[in-house]
Amino acid sequence: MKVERIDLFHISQPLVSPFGTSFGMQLQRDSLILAMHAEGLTGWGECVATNDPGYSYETVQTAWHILSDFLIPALLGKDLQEPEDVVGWMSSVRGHPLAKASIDQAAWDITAQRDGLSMAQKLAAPYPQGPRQRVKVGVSIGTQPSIDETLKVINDYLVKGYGRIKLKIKPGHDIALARAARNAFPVLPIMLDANSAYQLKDAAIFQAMDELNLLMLEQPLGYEDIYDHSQLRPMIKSPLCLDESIHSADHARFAIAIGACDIINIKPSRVSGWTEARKIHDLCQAAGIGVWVGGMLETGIGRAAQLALASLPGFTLPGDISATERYYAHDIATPFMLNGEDSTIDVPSKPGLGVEIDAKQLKAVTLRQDSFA
Ligand code: OSB
Ligand code: MG
Repeated sequence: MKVERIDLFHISQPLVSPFGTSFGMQLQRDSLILAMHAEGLTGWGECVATNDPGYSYETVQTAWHILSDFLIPALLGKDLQEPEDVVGWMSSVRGHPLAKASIDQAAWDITAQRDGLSMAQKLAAPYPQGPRQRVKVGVSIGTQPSIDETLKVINDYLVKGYGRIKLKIKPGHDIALARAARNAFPVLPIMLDANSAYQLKDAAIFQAMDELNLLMLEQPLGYEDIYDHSQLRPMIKSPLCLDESIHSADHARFAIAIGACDIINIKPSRVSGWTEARKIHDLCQAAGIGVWVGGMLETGIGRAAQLALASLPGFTLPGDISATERYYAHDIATPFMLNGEDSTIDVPSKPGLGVEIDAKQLKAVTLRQDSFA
């Protein structure tokens, strides 16, 4: 299919509740939406870069630049056969995985539509068992003003039916918070995410958590580190999960080789897209490393593609893929609901992403728009 035109939208949506992490507080979610047009079909992608280079060095501005000046020109007019094709076309650009992932996602969507397959079916083609129809999910809770408020927020999500809770920690807001959560909810799967806020010399803090039976500890150390994580791992009982440090299947291979983690949070956007994400899934499955699908407060466009990835056989741990209402009051695509009885979300089964784009709402939240042909 000849790639005829690509539209780019810079959108800004208010979050239902502020999202605090060790790197900052977010109230408004800016991101980029990409529409790829070919042979009467439209494939959608989401670039999850934010206004600040907090989680990643990429921002909505750098992603707009890299997409409009380099990645989109490398794509226009090309004959897209399979989504894997775009990986090669984008290879002259180093880094910028979040920008690349938006194109990669749109390529999976549009080729799945052409094939009459859901994105989950297309991604799951290599596996005899096919995609799962519903996937286990949890909820990631940002930092709250106090421990009591955190406990209340946890309880509110449990009432809605979430079966796994992730708490954000940072120095000074860690062990007491984790202990209070464990005391209040003795059997709940609880995990902690530090977003790189600690150093190896803080190991005693994590050793003090050994008795809390945590599901895992996510990215405690440096955002580019794997070595110190490999040192920390044998010092603690909690399974160690990497997020920020893993940008490719090669990074995953290096981390596994030196014993840096038990689990990898696979965010398709952080690893340049779904083709690379599936490679990491395969690598981890072969090595006995647990995987789950991470999130970046996506709109329904990105969420649909996260669910498709999470439907692959190796994703046995619950993902950070929550219901739309947890993020946005009025999203730009079909909202996703939680199945409260088993903490799952249904994987879309219609062709491609399988969501409807609300064109009026997309227009209402768009700050800047351009078309490339
Ligand atoms: O570290 O997993 C993270 C959100 C933004 C940036 C980084 C992270 C997160 C989350 C939220 O934890 C996951 C979600 O619900 O989308
Ligand atoms: Mg994380």
